[in-house]
Amino acid sequence: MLFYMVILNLAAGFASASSLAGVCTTAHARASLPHDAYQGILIDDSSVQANSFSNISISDVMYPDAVIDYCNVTFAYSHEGRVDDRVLVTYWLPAPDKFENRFLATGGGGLAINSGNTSVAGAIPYGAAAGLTDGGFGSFDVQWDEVFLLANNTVNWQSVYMMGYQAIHEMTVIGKAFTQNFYNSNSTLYTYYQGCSEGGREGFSQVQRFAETYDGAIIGAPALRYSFQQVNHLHSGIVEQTLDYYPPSCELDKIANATIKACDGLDGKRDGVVSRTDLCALQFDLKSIIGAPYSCPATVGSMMTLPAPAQNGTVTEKGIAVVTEILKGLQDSQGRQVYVPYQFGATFADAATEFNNATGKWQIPENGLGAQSYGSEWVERYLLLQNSSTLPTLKNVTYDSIKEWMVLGLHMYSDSLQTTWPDLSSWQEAGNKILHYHGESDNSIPTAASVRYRESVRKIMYPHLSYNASEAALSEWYKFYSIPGAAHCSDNPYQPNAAFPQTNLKVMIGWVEKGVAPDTLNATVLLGENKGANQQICAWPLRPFWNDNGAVECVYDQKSLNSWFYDLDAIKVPVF
Ligand SMILES: *[C@@H]1O[C@H](CO)[C@@H](O)[C@H](O)[C@H]1NC(C)=O
Ligand SMILES: *[C@@H]1O[C@H](CO)[C@@H](O)[C@H](O)[C@H]1NC(C)=O
Ligand SMILES: *[C@@H]1O[C@H](CO)[C@@H](O)[C@H](O)[C@H]1NC(C)=O
Ligand SMILES: *[C@@H]1O[C@H](CO)[C@@H](O)[C@H](O)[C@H]1NC(C)=O
Ligand SMILES: *[C@@H]1O[C@H](CO)[C@@H](O)[C@H](O)[C@H]1NC(C)=O
Ligand SMILES: *[C@@H]1O[C@H](CO)[C@@H](O)[C@H](O)[C@H]1NC(C)=O
Ligand SMILES: *[C@@H]1O[C@H](CO)[C@@H](O)[C@H](O)[C@H]1NC(C)=O
Ligand SMILES: *[C@@H]1O[C@H](CO)[C@@H](O)[C@H](O)[C@H]1NC(C)=O
Ligand SMILES: *[C@@H]1O[C@H](CO)[C@@H](O)[C@H](O)[C@H]1NC(C)=O
Ligand SMILES: *[C@@H]1O[C@H](CO)[C@@H](O)[C@H](O)[C@H]1NC(C)=O
Ligand SMILES: *[C@@H]1O[C@H](CO)[C@@H](O)[C@H](O)[C@H]1NC(C)=O
Ligand SMILES: *[C@@H]1O[C@H](CO)[C@@H](O)[C@H](O)[C@H]1NC(C)=O
Ligand SMILES: [Ca+2]
Repeated sequence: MLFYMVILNLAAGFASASSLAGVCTTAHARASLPHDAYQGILIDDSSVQANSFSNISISDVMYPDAVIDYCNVTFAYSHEGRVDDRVLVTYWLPAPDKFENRFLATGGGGLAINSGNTSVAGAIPYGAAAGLTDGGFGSFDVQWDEVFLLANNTVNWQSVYMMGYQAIHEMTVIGKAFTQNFYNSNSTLYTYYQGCSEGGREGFSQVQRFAETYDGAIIGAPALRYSFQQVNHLHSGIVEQTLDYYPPSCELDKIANATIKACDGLDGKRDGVVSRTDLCALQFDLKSIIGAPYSCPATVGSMMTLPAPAQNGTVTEKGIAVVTEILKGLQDSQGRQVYVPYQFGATFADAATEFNNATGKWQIPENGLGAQSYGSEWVERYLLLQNSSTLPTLKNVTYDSIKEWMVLGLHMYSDSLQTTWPDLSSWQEAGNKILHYHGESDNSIPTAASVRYRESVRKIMYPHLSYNASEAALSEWYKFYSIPGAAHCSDNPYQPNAAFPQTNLKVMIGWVEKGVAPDTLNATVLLGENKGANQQICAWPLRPFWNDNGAVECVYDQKSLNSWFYDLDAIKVPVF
């Protein structure tokens, strides 16, 4: 009897050495710590925690649904010579027999430096270990604005550089070495980055500085050109204030819907998706909407939307004047262009108004509500260095003050947050790839902001080539796709038949490891009646157009392309 038990235990022990539970132990994780991976970093042996999870269902727009098993390892490190310094990192690791020599670095969104469990989960189905960091902010769910000031007017610069680029790099370098130790592997570890919005900016922060660390970066709707991007959230509200008209929420919604309806067919296909916002901007007369009736039931409001009473009315001349001004992008009091606008067909998130029960009037939302609050907090806390998340008033703010704040941010954060360094020679020379995408109906970060950065890279890196020749050279390693109908890092209920590029990691792996270049980007319809359908997205600078046979063609259209480029003549220094 005893004899048999020993045999059974031996067998069980042997099997578990390569099973998830067998390696997902604190002892094995501690033995795998890479103490020499990063100069000046001291890993705390006693901080290691490891827990295995099985049969976990994951679902997100960024990857196809899957069921995964993984090991979550968390530990802490500090920087030599710095006091009160403790950075937490988490790595998710697939079972040893599922590991395919890949590592995925991930970032955050908004003022968060990580995305909790959502981004790392997408790595596991591809046999990749994945990492995230808390930036040293205190714990994984502490947002950067909670630690940015040490007191009024005293910046915690360490937090700025950690958020700016340093923390993700440390997490990645340590994570790569840890992963190799964990699987006792010395095979090539392909290393990727994937993130959207602030996570997209963090991706470019790595691309611009750390070519040797990565093989490919998947970057969505990046919040780069940070000093412009954040203040830009104030622009729409200040248009309303300047024109002294605050459109009711239902009127704004109606204008967006009517624009989508009117411009849908310009791309050759009536599917409720404005795939050619450029043709919409060139051909659609917003004034044609004046007088259109609207009706909305009362809404209670949520995290994303403000409460509103029931509304009936017709689109007004003033409402169209406001929207027309918003869609020009910020111009200063002398009519010079300061920044790029959103595209026609995007909803007007920054312009959202709030109904004031006491006055019976619509107004710019108060108390830090609404999308304009990102701009308000940026100015109050990060530029004026006050420990508060809202400006005390917007009443004296003008187009010129928004411009001045954009320039001030450029002065203060050009080496940390701006993230527009346009010379990517090191990345290119290392043979690394960039897959950059942006929803064409993004209402939070203008699609044209991404187009502008890529154009800066093209001009800086290929100054002596013709447009077509430089585009061809750039597209060898840096591809950009504007995703028709997509909203900010997500699918879009206003254009449900649009496809979203959900398989980007698979596409990038194919490009880096097998040399399969994504001449069009694989995408999937995630909403509506065609849910599950596959579509291919044209690579910039080509634009989609559906021919008479109902097939999409990727066409070159100079007039449309020109509509995406802006001469920011209000700013005297180059804005990449
Ligand atoms: C995995 O989870 C699903 C649904 O949560 C459940 O039906 C199934 O029995 C589980 N399988 C195992 C092996 O635990
Ligand atoms: C991620 O965390 C959320 C909130 O705690 C939880 O509901 C979800 O099940 C978790 N997902 C995974 C894949 O662990
Ligand atoms: C991983 O485990 C740590 C420690 O138990 C926990 O704090 C953290 O929330 C987990 N992270 C994820 C993304 O699952
Ligand atoms: C910061 O300034 C505000 C007023 O501007 C004041 O209420 C607050 O106490 C100050 N906080 C600190 C930490 O000085
Ligand atoms: C900033 O204000 C918050 C309350 O709004 C407070 O909890 C925090 O301690 C303050 N931080 C500093 C550095 O003054
Ligand atoms: C990797 O490890 C194997 C044995 O485990 C060894 O034969 C080989 O030389 C190693 N390769 C490198 C590049 O270190
Ligand atoms: C606009 O379209 C959305 C999505 O189809 C719909 O939910 C909403 O009711 C519409 N609003 C108006 C004012 O037409
Ligand atoms: C304003 O009135 C609406 C009903 O019209 C109500 O739902 C809402 O709670 C009120 N809001 C405030 C801030 O009082
Ligand atoms: C708006 O009009 C609809 C009918 O079109 C009506 O049922 C509703 O009561 C009206 N609501 C308001 C607030 O006038
Ligand atoms: C607006 O007024 C406040 C209070 O008077 C002042 O502190 C602030 O500097 C003004 N802002 C601008 C942009 O003029
Ligand atoms: C650039 O290439 C496009 C096709 O991709 C072509 O239509 C266009 O004429 C070319 N422009 C020049 C200046 O050669
Ligand atoms: C492309 O997307 C479809 C779903 O739309 C998916 O089944 C397929 O695996 C993807 N192909 C690649 C190369 O990612
Ligand atoms: Ca269409």
